[in-house]
Parts: sequence; structure tokens; C-alpha cells
Amino acid sequence: MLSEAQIETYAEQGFVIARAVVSDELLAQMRAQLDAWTEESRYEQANYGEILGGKARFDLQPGHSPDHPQLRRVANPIDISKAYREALFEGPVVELAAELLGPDVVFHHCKLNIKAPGAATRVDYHQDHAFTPHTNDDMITALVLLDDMFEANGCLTVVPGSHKERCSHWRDGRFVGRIDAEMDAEFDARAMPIEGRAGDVCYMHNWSVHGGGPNMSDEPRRLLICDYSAADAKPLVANPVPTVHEGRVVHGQASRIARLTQMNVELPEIYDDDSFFVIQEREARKVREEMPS
Ligand SMILES: O=C(O)CCC(=O)C(=O)O
Repeated sequence: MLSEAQIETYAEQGFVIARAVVSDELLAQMRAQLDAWTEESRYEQANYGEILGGKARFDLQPGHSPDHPQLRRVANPIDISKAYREALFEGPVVELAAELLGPDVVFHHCKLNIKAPGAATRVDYHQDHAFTPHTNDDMITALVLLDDMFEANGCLTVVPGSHKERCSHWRDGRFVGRIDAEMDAEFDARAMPIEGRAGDVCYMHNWSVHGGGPNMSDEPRRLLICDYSAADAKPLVANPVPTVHEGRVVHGQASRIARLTQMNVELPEIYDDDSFFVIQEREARKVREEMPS
């Protein structure tokens, strides 16, 4: 159970870390499954596998090779693994999400983000709601640490209080999947590293600005990321990471009510790329090209 202080921290800062939420046994099962997927990825040369709608399930970091496999994302592992369903559809991860969201909670999508040792994988600052706008913003991203996570291995960084801010993810008439790079210095100064042990869970408001640097260590950094919403928050756009489990009730009851909050939200462009990494990389290349030499 979360303490009152933790619930207050979430309301004020837009995120809170709950310690030792996932059992060692379940963690071991999820890690073993991910080790097997990473091993299978070794001889793949391009993204592979398929999720609902046809995007690739397994996404490879540029530079991936048999000697240095860099599987960087697995979309919706719950589609293909009992251990991941057990972690995200029942038990303490969901219970704590319900303490923050209210009793009726539905699942939206999930993914594994992996920063292999030495991987250049970085995440540019963004807000998750910009990718998955809903009729209200009672939505939470649960970030389950599968490894110890610290600055050197590319931990998530979150900007406290930014869940009260709204930033555009468009530039020059295109959805670019990140907040303008001009804001990086300000966010770098305000951001806090989310450090913790495997089994901890960071609950982050869907509007919190977050990002993260590369993995400069010899240790992997594997993070399971799950989007939950209040049952009466209804999607305004198609799910960018589709799954047959979207809308599954994981706590309490379903709702036939769409609760509309008074707000304006910028809609994303629907993208065909396998993951948001591709969109962010495309934008990073453009920003580099535009820089005065
Ligand atoms: O892997 C991370 O550290 C964060 C990833 C993230 O923000 C996302 O996938 O939306």
C-alpha cells in the first residue's frame, strides 16, 4: 500500500517510486524470458515479429550485431508471455496503480525498453499523453525496474511538477514525438534521475516530462513500461502499440461512461514506424542537420 506521503508526492511531483513491489520469483521469470528473446535476436538483421496491426514486436538498435545484440524494445510482451501478464494484469503493480487512479482501471499497452551495456539508446524528452490522448488524463505509466537502474546505466529521468505543463510534440507541421530540443537545457536542469533496485516501480503521471541518456555501464538496463488508465478515460486516437488486451479491466469494473475533462489536447499523427525511437531518431537527425556548422 502507498503511504499518504507517497500519494501526495505523486500529486505534487507527478511521480512516485514504490520499493520492492515485484517478487523475486516473478522478476526472475520475466528476466529469463527477456534473456531468451535477446538471445533469439542475435542473428536478426532487421526488426521482426508482429503485433496486432502489423508493426514489428522486436525492435533493434542501429549497430545491433550477433556479437553485440541490441534488442531495444519488445512491444506488448503480455501478448506472448504469461510472466508479463501475471506482473501487469493482477497483483501489486495494478493494486498500487489503483490507489493513484481510482478503483476502476484498464490496461492500454506495454513495452520493454532495453538499454544494452554501452548502448547509445537515448530517450528524448516527451510526455506520454501526447502519444495516447484520452478524454481525461487519469492515466498512469507504471515503470517496473527489471534491473537496478542508476544514472550510469541510463536511468529514466523525470521533470518534477511537469505533469501540470503542456508541451507540443509537433514541429514544422509534423508530429516529432518529442518536445522541442530548445527546451533540453531547461529540462536537464530540472530533471531527477529515477534510481532504484530491480522490483521497484515508478508510477508516473501521463503528462510528466521524461527522458533518459545512454547506458555507459557494463550492466543492462531493462525497464517494463505499462500504461493504465481510469476505466472512464477513453482513447481519442488509435493505440500506437496495438494489442488485443487494450481496454482489459485489470482492477474494479468497466465503465460505459466517457468522462470528458475540459482541456485542449494536440493529437498525434498516427505513425507506421515500429517504435517511437524511430520517430525521435528522425527528428534528432533533422535537428543535427539544421545546426549551424
Ligand atoms: O526507457 C526509458 O527510460 C523511458 C522510455 C519512455 O519514456 C517511453 O518509451 O515512453
